[in-house]
Amino acid sequence: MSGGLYSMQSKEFDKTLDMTKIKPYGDTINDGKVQLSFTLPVPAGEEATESAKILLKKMGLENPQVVFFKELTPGYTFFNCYGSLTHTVDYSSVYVPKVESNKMDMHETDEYIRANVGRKIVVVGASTGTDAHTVGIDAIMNMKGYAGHYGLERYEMIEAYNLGSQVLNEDFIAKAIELNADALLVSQTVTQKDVHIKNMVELVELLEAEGLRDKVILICGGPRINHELAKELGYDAGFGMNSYADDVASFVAQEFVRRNEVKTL
Ligand code: B12
Repeated sequence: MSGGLYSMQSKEFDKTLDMTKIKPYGDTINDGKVQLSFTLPVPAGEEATESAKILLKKMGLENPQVVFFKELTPGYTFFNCYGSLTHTVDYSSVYVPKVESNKMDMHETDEYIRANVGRKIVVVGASTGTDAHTVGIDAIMNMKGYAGHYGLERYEMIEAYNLGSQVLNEDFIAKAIELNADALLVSQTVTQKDVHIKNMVELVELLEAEGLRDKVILICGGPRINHELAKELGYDAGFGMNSYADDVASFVAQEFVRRNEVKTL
């Protein structure tokens, strides 16, 4: 019997699993086992490992263990630790705002746009500000796509322009105007010192100043982006890890149609 099937069955029969009080699973349900790693600004030694254990206890971990440590550079020690978490989460009460659209594949989206819009939707994307990461926006836009999902450039009914990385907000907007963009895709990977927040807010402010904010569907994405943050910052949708062209194309097409229906009411 495979481990996966075995664990699924044991989960079904396990009467101790309470979805209002879930905690990490290591070997048996409710054992709370976690692994974590961090660096302390102290030299390696017994005082260092003891300090790490004290911190683990303060985090709510019982039976804290330091299983590996190494002084990375003089005065800085890295730790790998195990422990059993005492905290729990009420899974039944967890609410996560998500992008609302029916996910369609590339052919369905093309057909939907053909039937409901009757022309190509223009999408302009970039990794903006000082952010040099292109792989995320390429995954969404490039013809060949990513992880088995074709990118927007392959869609017959989407005219996709990928401007690359380190595109300043002013240049992004200028290009959006020139191309008559219907939707703007912003990719942000670096989040150090909240640089992504400042940059994304600046784009919204500039679009508002140009009177363009309501004329475009504004979308952001990246590994630390989620829909809730996107909405907070004034975007129409936000996509995080494991999102693909299908997700964003479905949203853009349906949002475009929804807005035009509202206009014609
Ligand atoms: C490759 C890489 C680089 C390459 C980038 C090459 C390139 N052409 O892109 C290079 C070496 C240049 C680089 C540089 C830097 N990097 Co770097 N890099 C990475 C790395 C290893 C992989 C990122 C990646 O390509 N992921 C694969 C893609 C497919 O995933 P993704 O971006 O999450 O995209 C998916 C989703 O997020 C989403 N998505 C992304 N964008 C968008 C946009 C839209 C509109 C939508 C809908 C969806 C969407 O869809 C994608 C597919 O599912 C990560 C670590 C890691 N393992 O993740 C660090 C990492 C991102 N880098 C990091 C850092 C700090 C930097 C530097 C600042 C380092 C430095 N001090 O110089 C510089 C950047 C300088 C700058 N000005 O930006 C940090 C970021 C930390 C943070 N949160 O701020 C990371 C996490 C490494 C780390 N652990 O510290 N990096």
